[in-house]
Amino acid sequence: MEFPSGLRSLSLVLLVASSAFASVLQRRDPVPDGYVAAPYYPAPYGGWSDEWSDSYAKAVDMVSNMTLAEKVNITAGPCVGNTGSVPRLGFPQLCLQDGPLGVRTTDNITAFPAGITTGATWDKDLIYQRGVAIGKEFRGKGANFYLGPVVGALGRKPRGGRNWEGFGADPVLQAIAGAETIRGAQEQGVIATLKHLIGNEQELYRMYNLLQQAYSSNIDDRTLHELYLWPFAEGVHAGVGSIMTAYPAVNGSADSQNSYLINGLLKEELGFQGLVMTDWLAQISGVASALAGLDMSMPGDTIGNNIPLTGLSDWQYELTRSVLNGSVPVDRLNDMATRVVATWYQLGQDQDYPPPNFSSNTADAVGPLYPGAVVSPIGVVNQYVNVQDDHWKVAKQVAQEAITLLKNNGSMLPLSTSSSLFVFGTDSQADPNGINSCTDKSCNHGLVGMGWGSGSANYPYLDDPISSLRRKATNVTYYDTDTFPSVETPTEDDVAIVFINSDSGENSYTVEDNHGDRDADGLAAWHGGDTLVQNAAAEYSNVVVVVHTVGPITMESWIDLPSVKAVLVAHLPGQEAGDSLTEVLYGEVSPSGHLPYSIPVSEDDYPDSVGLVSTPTLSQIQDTYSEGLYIDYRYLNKAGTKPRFAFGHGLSYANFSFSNATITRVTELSTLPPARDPKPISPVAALNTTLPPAAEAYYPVGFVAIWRYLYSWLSDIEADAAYAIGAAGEETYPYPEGYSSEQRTDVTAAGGASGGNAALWDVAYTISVTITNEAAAASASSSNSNSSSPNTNANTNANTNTTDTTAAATTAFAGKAVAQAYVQFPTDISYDTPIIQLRDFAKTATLAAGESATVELTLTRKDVSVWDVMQQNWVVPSTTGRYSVWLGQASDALGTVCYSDTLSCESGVEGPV
Ligand SMILES: *[C@@H]1O[C@H](CO)[C@@H](O)[C@H](O)[C@H]1NC(C)=O
Ligand SMILES: *[C@@H]1O[C@H](CO)[C@@H](O)[C@H](O)[C@H]1NC(C)=O
Ligand SMILES: *[C@@H]1O[C@H](CO)[C@@H](O)[C@H](O)[C@H]1NC(C)=O
Ligand SMILES: *[C@@H]1O[C@H](CO)[C@@H](O)[C@H](O)[C@H]1NC(C)=O
Ligand SMILES: *[C@@H]1O[C@H](CO)[C@@H](O)[C@H](O)[C@H]1NC(C)=O
Ligand SMILES: *[C@@H]1O[C@H](CO)[C@@H](O)[C@H](O)[C@H]1NC(C)=O
Ligand SMILES: CC(=O)N[C@H]1CO[C@H](CO)[C@@H](O)[C@@H]1O
Repeated sequence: MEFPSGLRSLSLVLLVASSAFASVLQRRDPVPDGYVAAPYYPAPYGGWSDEWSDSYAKAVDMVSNMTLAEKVNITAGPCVGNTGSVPRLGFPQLCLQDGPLGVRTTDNITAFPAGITTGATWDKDLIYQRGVAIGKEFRGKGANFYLGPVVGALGRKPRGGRNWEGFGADPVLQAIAGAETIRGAQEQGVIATLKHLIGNEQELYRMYNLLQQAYSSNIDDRTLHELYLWPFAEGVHAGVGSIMTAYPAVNGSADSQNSYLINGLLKEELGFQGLVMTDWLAQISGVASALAGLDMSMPGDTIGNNIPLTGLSDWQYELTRSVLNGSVPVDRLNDMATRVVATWYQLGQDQDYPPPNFSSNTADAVGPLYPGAVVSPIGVVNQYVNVQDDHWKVAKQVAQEAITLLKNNGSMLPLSTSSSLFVFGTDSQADPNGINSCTDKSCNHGLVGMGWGSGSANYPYLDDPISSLRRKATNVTYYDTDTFPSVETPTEDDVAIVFINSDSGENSYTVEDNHGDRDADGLAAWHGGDTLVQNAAAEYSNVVVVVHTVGPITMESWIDLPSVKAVLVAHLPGQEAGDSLTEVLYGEVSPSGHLPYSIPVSEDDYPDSVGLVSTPTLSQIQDTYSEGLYIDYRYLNKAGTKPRFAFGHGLSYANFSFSNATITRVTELSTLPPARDPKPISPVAALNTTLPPAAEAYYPVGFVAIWRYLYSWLSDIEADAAYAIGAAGEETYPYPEGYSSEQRTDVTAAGGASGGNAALWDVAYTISVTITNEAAAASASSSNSNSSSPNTNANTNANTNTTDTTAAATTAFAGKAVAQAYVQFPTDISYDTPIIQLRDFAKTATLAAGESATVELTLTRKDVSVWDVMQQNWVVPSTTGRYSVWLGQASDALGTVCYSDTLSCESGVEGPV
């Protein structure tokens, strides 16, 4: 949301140059056959859902009193990240602020753990609590919109630059974590913004620019529904107020003006009642985007031809003109404005919502009030409101509960505090140049606590691991280097802890040749980290590897070395990186994180289609999702390829068993969901659709405009000219194929409520399972291969080498367990489905040795359905066949199964993969 000032002066020069490139921009390779963004017009009105009816009633009342220029004013921003206001009616400017892990570009906030870390906790309540804390901080700073959470990128490409902003490479993990975050944040009155819709799975070539169109993500209808749209449906179901489109195109049509995505899928099928905004500078047309269902242009400047900050806009005065001359129907503008105002009412922001008290543009107390303008009045822009409260606690808990123990040979962990520690790797310490020394974290110096780009935030402080280790350990020797130094000959008891990392971020920055995506380093550790581990393992007999990473790294060059005894993935911990980790290292807390993606043996284990795409030509790159439903573990399982560590894998110091599983049928399922309710008439239909008089667009008499500030007014001459065209019905806009301005009555059977047909959320089955912390019996039971014993195979690597007498072998550890439920569809159905798919999960409270807890997991109708592209509906492919619901602590450790046909469960069975 900030633009370098150099760019501003460059912009006019480039504007002139840009027309020369116009023809280049038109070039594109054809979208492959079968991938279609079918036109869907017009934009469905909002306001027909019961949950939103009060807000719409108030919004329609307010919008009915707005002039043309006022309605237009609230659909785009005159300054970076704010909408215009309607002072006459008391509707304020709305402040939109990044980012998903904390309030960006300001101070006195909490830098929470990233989305990928949050997903790795597999703890719904904790995810919700993080959302609550984030919501409080945005509200405290006076930001109306929280530009998060992120559920797209979904994590299709292991090298994708922004996967870490989301929750993991699975639609259900994304959906549940996204919905919990939305609930938590929105309960504070903040408008959450679920993003990015859809197909932004790589950073390179994501944007339309002077030379090239953004790539097209070509996604078939079933894959779109079952993977990429799934978390958005769950977010709409959770009541999210706002959705942001992605930069690229889907099936050849840019997301910000893709009528199939916005009108057809989001507003009709998912029944979305809130507002749809662009990603920053993603809007590439005026009329076309309005017709395709876009409600808000952010930040409002044009990139159409193709430069920001020229004071030009595709909307504002241009949208006013487009309505007056008849190109954009008045009812579309009515709906846009009503969606914005209704969302503001829906979140209660008409009641004492604080105005912004910070500036994204400067840390100084006093600065320009309109930073986008060249000449701006000066005033107080930063009040340094401290919104941190005690949110460090939830931040630390997320960081800690995400820590994923991959391997623990010989009960290496937990460490004894008397061990002498030798710590290697710059990643164990905060950036010595300063914790916020690189803009938006666009460097890899020291600990990687978050990726780079607009999804980052400033650290208020950074509790780094080396400081925490020094506080806890009796003797720490730190080698501040990523190149293995010469060391004194270690003793058998010395412990080496090696910190390595892998980083990625937004394409707006290139870091060590990685252009957002990990295009240079791939899935290797940065700065020669793999060699550092190997060298440490050659000297020391006890090596613990700690990985801070944005996503999977491959570990084959060192994972099997005998002295690499333990490996922890600490993901991206945010500000609480130190004690959260060392408490796990020393056994004060058992690790309880689980991988939110698979760690493959080799990147080549995945299909080529999930590699990064590029093209030598200047035409539009086609990124075709030919792997369909088969990403991450879905692909590896189908290919019969064992990963090094499976999706969902994570060990504990405790040893858990599953027992007494039961399955209950709650709703008798029909093949198709029951018919949806008819769609009520929207109150938006009551708004006046007559062409407004030109005078509603005139600048106020005597008004002095600020250069580069965006206004919704036109000069009298321009307004009169546009009105004359509109009044005469002489507009010549080339409407797209399939265009109509009549609200459609042929509503989709798959829709009907927020998120889709309400019956999709009917609970089909509940499954309960008792999880017991097996206490001191841990070591014995995991070597017990008796098939009638409870399922303990998730722990086959833990605590099994009991030859030494560290704490683990003798102490019974408390810990939290995660139950994961994967559905396997009946085998005799006509739809190809992945062998197993995550559908629900639950984390226990801390279980003391010997203690048990029973968790309940649910399967909804949607969970046992497939998207049928011919019927355009969710179909239960077999109502009597056997669905197997596999339970366990990892996707490859599923030793308990329940059957939908016999309503029986078994433990101690061989898993499906
Ligand atoms: C809109 O105008 C009507 C009629 O003048 C008035 O009753 C109502 O209070 C106004 N609503 C708002 C929100 O300004
Ligand atoms: C548009 O918003 C700006 C900024 O809040 C405000 O100054 C201006 O008066 C608004 N225009 C209209 C037509 O209300
Ligand atoms: C700490 O460890 C180093 C390296 O093994 C050793 O030289 C030093 O004596 C130790 N210091 C203490 C206080 O144990
Ligand atoms: C097994 O589960 C059922 C259903 O949840 C419960 O009623 C029963 O008490 C449980 N038995 C044990 C031994 O935990
Ligand atoms: C609708 O708007 C037109 C143009 O502003 C106006 O002439 C007309 O009176 C309005 N109709 C109603 C019912 O308010
Ligand atoms: C036990 O340790 C040995 C030697 O480090 C290793 O080869 C073996 O895989 C370990 N066993 C388990 C079950 O992890
Ligand atoms: C508690 C805290 O972090 N306060 C900071 C708020 O921001 C100002 C300006 O950056 C700092 O000076 C304070 O230390």
